[in-house]
Amino acid sequence: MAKKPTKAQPSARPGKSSSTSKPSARRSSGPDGQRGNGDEVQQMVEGRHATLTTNQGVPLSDNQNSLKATPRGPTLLEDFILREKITHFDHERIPERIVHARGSAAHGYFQLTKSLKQYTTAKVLTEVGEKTPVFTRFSTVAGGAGSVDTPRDVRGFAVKLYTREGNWDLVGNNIPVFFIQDAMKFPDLVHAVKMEPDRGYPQAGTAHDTFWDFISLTPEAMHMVMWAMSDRTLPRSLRMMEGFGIHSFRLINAKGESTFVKFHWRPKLGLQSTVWDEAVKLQCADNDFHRRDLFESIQAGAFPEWELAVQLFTQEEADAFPFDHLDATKLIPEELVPLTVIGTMVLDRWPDNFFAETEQVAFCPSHLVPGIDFSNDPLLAGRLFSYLDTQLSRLGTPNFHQLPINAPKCPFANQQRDGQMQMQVPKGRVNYEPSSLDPTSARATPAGFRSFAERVAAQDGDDAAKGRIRPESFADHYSQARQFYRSQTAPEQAHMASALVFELSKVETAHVREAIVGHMRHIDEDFARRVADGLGMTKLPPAPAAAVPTEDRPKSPALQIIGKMKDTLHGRSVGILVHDGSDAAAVKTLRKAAEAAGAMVKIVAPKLGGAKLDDGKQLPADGQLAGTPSVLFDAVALVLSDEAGKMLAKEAAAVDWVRDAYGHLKAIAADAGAQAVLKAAGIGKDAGVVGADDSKGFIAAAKTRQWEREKKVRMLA
Ligand code: HDE
Repeated sequence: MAKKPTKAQPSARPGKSSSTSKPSARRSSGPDGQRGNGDEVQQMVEGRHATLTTNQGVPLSDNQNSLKATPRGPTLLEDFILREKITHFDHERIPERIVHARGSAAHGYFQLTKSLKQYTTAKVLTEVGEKTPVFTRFSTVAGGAGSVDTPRDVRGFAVKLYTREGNWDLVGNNIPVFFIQDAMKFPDLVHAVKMEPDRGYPQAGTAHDTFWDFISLTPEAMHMVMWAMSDRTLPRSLRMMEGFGIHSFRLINAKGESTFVKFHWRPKLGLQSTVWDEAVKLQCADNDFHRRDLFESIQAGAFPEWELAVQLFTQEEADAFPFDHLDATKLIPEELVPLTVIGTMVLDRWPDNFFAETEQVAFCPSHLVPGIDFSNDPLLAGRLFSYLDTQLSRLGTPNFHQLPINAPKCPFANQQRDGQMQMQVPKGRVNYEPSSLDPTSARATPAGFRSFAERVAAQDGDDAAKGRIRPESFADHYSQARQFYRSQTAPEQAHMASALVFELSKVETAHVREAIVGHMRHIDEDFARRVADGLGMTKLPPAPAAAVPTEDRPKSPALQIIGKMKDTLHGRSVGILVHDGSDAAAVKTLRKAAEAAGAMVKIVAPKLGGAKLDDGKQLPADGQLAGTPSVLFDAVALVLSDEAGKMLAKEAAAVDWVRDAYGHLKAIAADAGAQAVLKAAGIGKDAGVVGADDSKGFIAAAKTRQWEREKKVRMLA
């Protein structure tokens, strides 16, 4: 069918047609600034320049239509504007991180409150009061960049500190130990945990055969497995997680003396996790639950905060530990070496651009500053190689340090030159060192980085031989796993058993399931029995041979989550369900009490427009009932007229709202009208279910979870 040629539609901003704009008059220049000033260039980068141009600065007259020979004829190869735009688009993605691909990050600062001058020359740890800018990225490990925020997984906790003496990257996790002792095993661990290569699933989870097969053959992983099966892998918020540098590092003082150090980040809001059923439902309710929570809290000015604490110990003290501190599957209990708080990290600014900052940030444990050094942890040694190497593949050039998010905020200069995407334009003849031609060129300084002059003595005298060796001091794989399990509260132990039952129930291979339960027998016979029962095993499988017997170590309450939950509603949220005719005074009182305790309050109603309360006023809703399930809140209240209560008792979204809150052990406040919904959900009274007029009781109950209730709602292993 022949069509009448139509005139191509040029791109036009409201009130401005491209034919009337005068592009050349407003044209900006490149960063070197021969034309245009810095502001104009920045505006152009931000897309705020008045005129659309190509990447070469050529003004566009039409950004909607490609160039065609005739209106319905062939599109022309000549169209350099189309080709540039599509080519750039085709190359927008870079390889995602092989692990920790899904992450969220924020800017902030670290401020030192206690000097470690006696131990280190690192200014970031000696200058009390100084604020060091930071960029902190939290991540899951197994899932891809587009996966969800709430699978059962370890979380990355990586902090880039832009110190005056260079960048220091403290690249840690939210668990203080790791699965393996030697970097040689890392690619296998990651292959085993990621989606299975033939079927391409599961995404972002450990509940599958290859992971547990590998683990069953890796006894050193048992301590970390206990942590991974605990609720540490189900954080309520990134703001409520601890962070750990894991490895021992060294601090070096002005005399060249070394002290070992472990780094801990402790959240100001305390620790809190979700329960498993809640985490599962959160994956449907909000894929970005943690990212959104971090974004919203920063936007609201409720800046997340952590204390930095250190454990300091000498070589002699380390020699007396009943474990080897160089083994990354071991932690140093706080009861053995106490934590000293030395500063605070505050995250107060969301990145301007996700790709440029959160995606392109390149963390490397090898980024250290003078006064800090590595230990001989063999896992750390592998990491020192791996991260730099992976950035070359991910960011494509050794010049990745020039990207704004990676560049030090102190001067940096050397004779490393050229390479892909070189952004700097070095001047002069001298690109080598030493040189005499340019006396102003950069030189080394005595204050520069020095490695600790460790005396490396052959442990077995002259007979020590090079080899692929695992030290005997790394042989105890079960004692700290037992210590961890036995240090937990009863609900936490039950969650661990249930988690393992869930994970192993997804494992198809019987001998793998049996091997894992066998390992558990070395940790705690009762725990192994609970898991075996949960899996329907008729008898306990044999325990594998252990290199050394498991020892009983003193309980360490610091390893709990429940014990570290803070008695506050700061950082938590409360949802209030209303409908037409709700008691306005009751809503107001509950809201006031929750906000006074620090909570963020959201109104939920069957319609987003809100509800007309009994005072005749319309209260707008923050969320529509069906799209705002109670998993998004830490505590809920229902204020409903009799009529609305009866109506909502027949609405699945309302019944699920309260049933889930009950099942997830949350506080519930409900007035007389709401009782019909509670009844439909089969909810009876308990310490956490209070009247809507008891705002004091509600707030007290909302600050914790109703652990006692759990026995009534779920059969835990
Ligand atoms: Fe990583 N790890 N890792 N890891 N890791 C990466 O580096 C690696 C380990 C951790 O937000 C990769 O830039 C090896 C322990 C975090 O960008 C890669 C070994 C701990 C992040 C890599 C380990 C971590 C990574 C992938 C064993 C806790 C995310 C992308 C020898 C102390 C950082 C990247 C971010 C990322 C290698 C073990 C934490 C491939 C070889 C132990 C938080 O280089």
